[in-house]
Amino acid sequence: MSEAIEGERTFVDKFPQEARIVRSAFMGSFFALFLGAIFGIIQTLHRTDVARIIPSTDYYTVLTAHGVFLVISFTIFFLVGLFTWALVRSLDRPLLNIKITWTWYGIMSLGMTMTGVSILAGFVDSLDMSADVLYTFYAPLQAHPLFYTGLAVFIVGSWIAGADWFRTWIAWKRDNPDERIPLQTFMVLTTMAMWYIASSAVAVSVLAFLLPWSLGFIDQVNPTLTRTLFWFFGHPVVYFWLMPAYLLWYTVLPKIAGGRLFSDPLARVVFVLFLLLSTPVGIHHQYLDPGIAEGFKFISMTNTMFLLLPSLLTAFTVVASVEYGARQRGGTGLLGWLTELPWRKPEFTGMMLAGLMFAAGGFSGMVNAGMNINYLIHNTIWVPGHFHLTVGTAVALTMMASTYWLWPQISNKPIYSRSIGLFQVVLWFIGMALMSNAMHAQGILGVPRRTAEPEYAGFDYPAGFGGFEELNIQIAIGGTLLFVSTILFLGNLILTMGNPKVSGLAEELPPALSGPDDAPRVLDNLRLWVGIALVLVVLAYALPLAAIISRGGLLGPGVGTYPVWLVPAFDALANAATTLLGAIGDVSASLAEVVR
Ligand code: HAS
Ligand code: CU1
Repeated sequence: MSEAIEGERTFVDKFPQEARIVRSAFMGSFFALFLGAIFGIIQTLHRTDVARIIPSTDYYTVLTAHGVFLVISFTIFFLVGLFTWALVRSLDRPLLNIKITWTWYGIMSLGMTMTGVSILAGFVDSLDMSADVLYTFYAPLQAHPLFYTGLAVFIVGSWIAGADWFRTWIAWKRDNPDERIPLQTFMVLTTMAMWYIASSAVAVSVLAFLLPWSLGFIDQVNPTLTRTLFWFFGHPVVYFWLMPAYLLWYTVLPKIAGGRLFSDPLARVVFVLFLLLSTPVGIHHQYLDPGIAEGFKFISMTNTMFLLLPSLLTAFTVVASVEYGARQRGGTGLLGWLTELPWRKPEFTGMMLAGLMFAAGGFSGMVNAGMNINYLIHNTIWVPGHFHLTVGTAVALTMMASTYWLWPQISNKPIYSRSIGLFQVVLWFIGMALMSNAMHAQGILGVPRRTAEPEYAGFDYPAGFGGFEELNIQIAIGGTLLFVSTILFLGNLILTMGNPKVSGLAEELPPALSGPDDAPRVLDNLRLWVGIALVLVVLAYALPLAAIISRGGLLGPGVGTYPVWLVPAFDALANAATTLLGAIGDVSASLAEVVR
């Protein structure tokens, strides 16, 4: 079985061309991490009033750069590298045409460079270009057209990457018609299917509204519509960041712990659930938006609560797999097995601490998701506290920690210093524990997010221990530790690149305890799951979108419906949409048949 065979050869020995792509993707990712970290430390010290090296008028340029470089470039470039590794490794065959692979890598890099330049230009007053729109870039904030064009190019690149992986899998399937999809490939394909569905909405928002608006072709947009299209994409994108971490927790972490994945079928169920449920929940970011009926918000909340299930299943499966490893190593007792784990390995400790923090981040997510308690924390710094535990730790720390394991596999170079690596991941954990806990606490005090000046005239936050000032100190210390940790990570990696190549680094990934043959075959029916996912999206979004457009117009109130020259285009679109909806209806009917 291809999953088990890795032999004595590392990934780079077997697939040197693909390994180059993976290394390039990781380098792009880590360059973005470096930039993001610099803007991170500037803004933490500014906001907490510890050190102000920029004028407050530049705060939003810094905040946009921090957000975009970290949650778009760092995470997604890591993802494309990791997915290339995982797919090629688990199918045990090279990509079909490496030129196509370099093409999408080039397109993604070009797109991100355009977007990055448009943001950084905001620092240069003499340039008539800026994009201080934050990473959520919704109207009425407006960016230079280069920002939106870059994003569109980047997303198209990611679509081609997905097509590259799907093609390779289809070729494999032709040669292995009776085999189950290898688990890592299954994870890559389901995640990409989710990405195609989710990113379609942001593509419409950018290409049909925001870009024409920034180019001056249309005078205004309907802000509720573009916000809703953004969050249609904006919730599932968080699982696009998370799935690489889950892939590593499921398939690599158990091995490092000395064990095996507990259940392959359960892992497949989890990824299918993410494909189905990630998208029809985005309105949980809009509980406080006017113009969306409470009933639609309630449906979104209910869907979100269902979406907790795959993560709770993950908590169980991953911990069970690690425990199995510890018991194999002689661990006993209710909790005594924990002492038998390889805590000295940075890749292990980093991923475990990331998981531990995700448990906390998951709980703050449950608070966010409740319509009534969301009113308490929405737009406060509680929300950045939440996402620094999820994307900022569960994802970012897993990506860094796993690099200590992956990099030797893709380069044949041993890590320069594993002890610095261990120190680095623990430092991240401590820094984040301070920073995110204090952010949550400040949020409950009502401290707003996204502002350089969080204090109001004539209003005093509570003083003393647990008060505004003291929590600010915790945030500043935590943020500084995170910055130091990032620099240690990057420095260690750069020194690793200078190491000579050696042999004998190959690691194999053992098969799961309960393997794919225990999973019902229907789990591998990607068409079925994509079909159901689309139906759920239509159910969740058709009515809210129709209501938003009929109330506010496609381009906002008071503009007629749209400029005259666009009428034929929209008519054609409306016809196409009617045909599409008809087709979806037919598909759902046949799906209902299949399921029955
Ligand atoms: Fe979230 C806002 C709800 C997960 C990211 N979220 C955000 C924003 C970001 C973000 C970036 O409902 C801000 C957007 C903005 O700028 O406005 N979120 C949730 C819910 C979940 C959730 C219900 N979020 C994530 C993940 C993210 C992420 C994952 C990034 C990767 N979030 C919300 C809501 C808002 C929101 C509202 C809007 C707030 C507002 O008002 O603006 C769930 O998916 C969470 C489920 C997770 C769990 C935890 C399971 C535990 C596990 C740990 C296993 C342990 C291990 C190790 C492996 C139930 C899997 C054990 C170790 C040992 C030592 C034993
Ligand atoms: Cu969300």
